[in-house]
Amino acid sequence: MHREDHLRVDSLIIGAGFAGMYAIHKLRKIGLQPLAFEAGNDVGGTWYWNRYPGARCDVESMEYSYSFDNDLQQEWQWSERYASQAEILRYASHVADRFDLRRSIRFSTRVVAAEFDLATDLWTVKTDRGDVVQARFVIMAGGCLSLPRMPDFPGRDSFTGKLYHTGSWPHESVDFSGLRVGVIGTGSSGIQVIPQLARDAAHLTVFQRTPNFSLPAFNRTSDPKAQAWHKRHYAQRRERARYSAGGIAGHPLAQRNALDVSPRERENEYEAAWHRGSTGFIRLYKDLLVNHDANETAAAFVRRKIQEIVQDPAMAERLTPKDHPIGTKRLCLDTDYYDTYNRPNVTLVDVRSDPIEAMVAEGLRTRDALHQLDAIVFATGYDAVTGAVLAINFCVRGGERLATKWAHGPRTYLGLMTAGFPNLFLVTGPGSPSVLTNVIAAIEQHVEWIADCISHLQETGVQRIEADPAFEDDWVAHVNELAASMLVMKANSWYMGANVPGKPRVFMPYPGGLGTYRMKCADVAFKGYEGFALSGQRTVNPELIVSV
Ligand code: N01
Repeated sequence: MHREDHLRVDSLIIGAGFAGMYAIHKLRKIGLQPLAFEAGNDVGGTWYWNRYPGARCDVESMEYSYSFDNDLQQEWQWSERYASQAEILRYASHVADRFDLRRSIRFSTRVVAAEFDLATDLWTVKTDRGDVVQARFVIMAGGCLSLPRMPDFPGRDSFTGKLYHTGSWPHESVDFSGLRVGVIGTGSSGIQVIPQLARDAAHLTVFQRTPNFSLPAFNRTSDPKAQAWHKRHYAQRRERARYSAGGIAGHPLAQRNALDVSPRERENEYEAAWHRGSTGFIRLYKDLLVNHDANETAAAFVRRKIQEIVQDPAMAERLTPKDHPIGTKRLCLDTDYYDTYNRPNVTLVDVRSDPIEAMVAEGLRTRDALHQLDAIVFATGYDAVTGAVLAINFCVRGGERLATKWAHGPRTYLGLMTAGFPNLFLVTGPGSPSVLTNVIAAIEQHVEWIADCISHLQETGVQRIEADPAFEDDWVAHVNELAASMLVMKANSWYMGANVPGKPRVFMPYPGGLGTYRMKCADVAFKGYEGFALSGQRTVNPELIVSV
């Protein structure tokens, strides 16, 4: 007998990170009794797994937090401008306690398959622990950056030292003192972990494929007066964030084009923005992400900064990004990143000119050298946005598999549903703003829309909802058109799936901004869920539900 054999629930949530946690709370509010499966043994999602030294958020704490409950946002005190992983995890745990979420979650349980039966309008969900659960609605809340990616270098198993991935870090602290450590990857995770490891290790070798643009975070302890001010103005700040492009009230509302101001004025603005320490840098001017010449003014400014900070000109040159416009890969925020390369115990290997050939017992062999290492840290990112969804075998009984449908790239309507897979909602799915925004703001918008939708179905006695393929086609075309009009297509980024060999090159998130997207979703709901087919009047109360 399986653990949960033949359990039937009204709603099943996959994942108990920030999306899954809020989904539990919100679905309870509309009278459902959701059950969530979570692979980790506690809540927190990305902040549960990413425990590497230096991990912290690049959205300010006052904004990277839930807005749905005023008491919660008033009572929680953030200790730093940019919260550390440990603090965000404490916050997640506090939220779980405060709203009694854990009683709805089965931890250490990974969903492996889900099959929809058109005859009963029920999903059957299976886990790696043998659970088989039927659910009317499935809410995929498994995160956009949750499936770590390890490049398959020849000889990986022959390395005799320790291997780590930033996205799946051990829970106990790791001591790198006295060790020769290698880090592969210079994305947001690499840029955060490298300065920390350089301080601890005897020697650090960084294996860089693509130099990235990074700005100093100027992180600091929270100013109590500023925090109190923020809390007094939370109502307005949150509302502004909700209708902003990036889900962040503190980002500038660009009024002018970079190319319409004088070089001197622009330089002064960039200098001031550099010292503010925020990814809002890329939103200073309206044309920065759409016009190559405008973008180049910002890129050139940051390149000059790199050359100023890094003392060795050859090293500075190798660290200077030239192959993509600034902001078309995720702009990084760091603490002492470029300065780290002034340390005598740090070596930078450019793996484009000197490629990694194999892992060997003693370390990593590149074409030109053997790098002897005691530990290797993979900061090599994720199979992003679609990875966690396709890791589950979603299918319709006797019909299509989602993996087949998405073989040439994900297709969704509004990033919320994918045609042919009824009653499956995606939180921050491909085709929604998700990773281009403050993701908690994006999560709240999605979860609230989904809860309102399910509430509507319950009230009207409808038991099946699915996206209309024609509306899905239009949405996919719209997202592609928007992306094509922007510079984002000019980078080999994970937004495009470019970091995973063989993954279709499709710009996955919706780049039109959270505010615009929110209004579109609201309009669709207002028009009676335009573009969705609602069918299957309920004859029996579906809630033959056991309490969970
Ligand atoms: O992953 P990445 P990440 N050989 O994919 C390199 C969020 N995040 O974990 O650029 C050699 O960005 C790869 O090189 P290239 C944030 O949204 C947020 O750093 O593909 N190198 C790249 O340098 C972020 O964007 C925060 O040429 C290889 C690196 O590995 C997202 O998560 C903190 C390689 C991977 O960079 C992902 O960030 C951390 C190979 N075979 C993460 N394969 C904050 O909030 C890959 N690379 C601050």
